[in-house]
Amino acid sequence: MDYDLYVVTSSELSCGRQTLEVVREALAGGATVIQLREKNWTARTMVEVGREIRKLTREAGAGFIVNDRLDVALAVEADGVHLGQDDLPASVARRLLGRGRILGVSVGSVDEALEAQAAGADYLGVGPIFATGSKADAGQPVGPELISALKKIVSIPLVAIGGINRENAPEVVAAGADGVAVISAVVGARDVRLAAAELLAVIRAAKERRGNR
Ligand code: TZP
Ligand code: MG
Repeated sequence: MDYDLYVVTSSELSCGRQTLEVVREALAGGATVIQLREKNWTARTMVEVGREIRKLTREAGAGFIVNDRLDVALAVEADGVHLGQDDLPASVARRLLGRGRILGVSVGSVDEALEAQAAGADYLGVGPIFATGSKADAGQPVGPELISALKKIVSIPLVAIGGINRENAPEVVAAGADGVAVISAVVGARDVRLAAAELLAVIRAAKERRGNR
């Protein structure tokens, strides 16, 4: 999976636009992964919209991950599920998912990262890197420093999240992030497509400068 620009949905932060419309625009701008993350939706709505996102991401050649709900991820044939520290334990999710689907786990420390990797995570969501208003219980920012530290000790891809935008994305990539995940920088942008395209260009340019690491 190409984690370069990992766009996470939030209908609350989409300025009144429908999640599906925002997803369509983000993909048009080049988002490489879409995560359906809607904390206040019913399972029914997650499945209905998830099926549509599955079609759109397939057409675009992008990945599709469902947040929190392993059942919904399976139901809509997403590529995988993303779980936090209070969700199903990674080892349990791994067993239920089988080897064929991707398991992402949120971590905010070296210990959590090592545990998630050992439990069978395919990638780590690392953050919050910077302060963010998009997640009330995000905790204290860990900084790009945690990315550089983890780069040395874990072997699975690291996706940085939390307060990342066009201006600060280069330092996160320079620290070793394999991808950048954002909510507000894309779904809250006036022009979602343009915001995605610009952020992707910044990320890829920073990867070029970093070389093939
Ligand atoms: N997990 C850690 S920070 C965060 C999540 C879901 C919110 C990221 O949103 P934004 O708007 O990109 O800071
Ligand atoms: Mg969760």
